[in-house]
Amino acid sequence: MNAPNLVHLIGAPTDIGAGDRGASMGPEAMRVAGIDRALRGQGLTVHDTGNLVGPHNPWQPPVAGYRHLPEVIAWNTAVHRAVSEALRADALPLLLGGDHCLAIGSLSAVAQHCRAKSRKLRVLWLDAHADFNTHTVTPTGNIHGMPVACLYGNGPQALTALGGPAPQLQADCIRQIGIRSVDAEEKRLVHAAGLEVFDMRFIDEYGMREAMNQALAGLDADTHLHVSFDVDFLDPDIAPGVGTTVRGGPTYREAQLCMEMIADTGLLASLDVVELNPAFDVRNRTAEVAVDLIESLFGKSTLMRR
Ligand SMILES: [Mn+2]
Repeated sequence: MNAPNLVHLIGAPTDIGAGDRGASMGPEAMRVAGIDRALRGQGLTVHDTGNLVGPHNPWQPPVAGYRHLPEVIAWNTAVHRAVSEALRADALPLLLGGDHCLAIGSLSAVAQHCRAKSRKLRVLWLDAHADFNTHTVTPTGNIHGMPVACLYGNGPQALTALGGPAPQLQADCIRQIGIRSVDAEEKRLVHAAGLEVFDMRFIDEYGMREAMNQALAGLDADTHLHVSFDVDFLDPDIAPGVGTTVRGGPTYREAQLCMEMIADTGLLASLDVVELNPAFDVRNRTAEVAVDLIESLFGKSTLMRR
């Protein structure tokens, strides 16, 4: 069965898990940069479901290693519900964050969907950071540094069990690309979990093409491909509008190649775009680059091909 070429835009205007305020303005910046028009230009039908509603950011210090845990749970519960609804409607959920803690809600919904449909799941985590901190090793308590750990079952139960008993993700389903800033203790956890990481050193030595060839190896028509795109993946030269810039990320061309190679698989079935922070941006330039790259990610008529 061919799925309809339908995309649900889901805005999640919050910076509840971040270390800086401003990612809450991300969804609107993406709309202003023309995300809707760009997707329609690729022949897709776009349904903007509007913005989710959740608690505002109380800007408190961490409690037992977590900042804003009750609020993070509320936002992720809302994201989980909206992403599940989109998948049930045979649409491709495109989460407009918001900070990266929201990937707990979106990916737990995607994983649950894949279990129900007996589909394989491959997750591409495009990011400068591994996002594998836990409450015991986190230097800040910011939960946007913890989503991968939570999805692997290492975190508070209200987050790890969204979508069913933890863990939501199996160890071999994720590929991290663009990583260049990992805390010391976090590095130990990433190794222990056995994550496959294509860091910037790998991309320097072998190129984006080889990284993507390996990251996309083993997919078949029955694979659900999820991309979690943290905008800080990109080099700050082209994407200054994020809270946590790290020098030495993929260039515009490398990022384009990454997106095009994903599009070529024809398997993209869900997407997060997170950590865009208009408070740090220059005339919405980063949102425009993100829209440009997403256009490539949805290369013509490849949507959810099975
Ligand atoms: Mn991230």
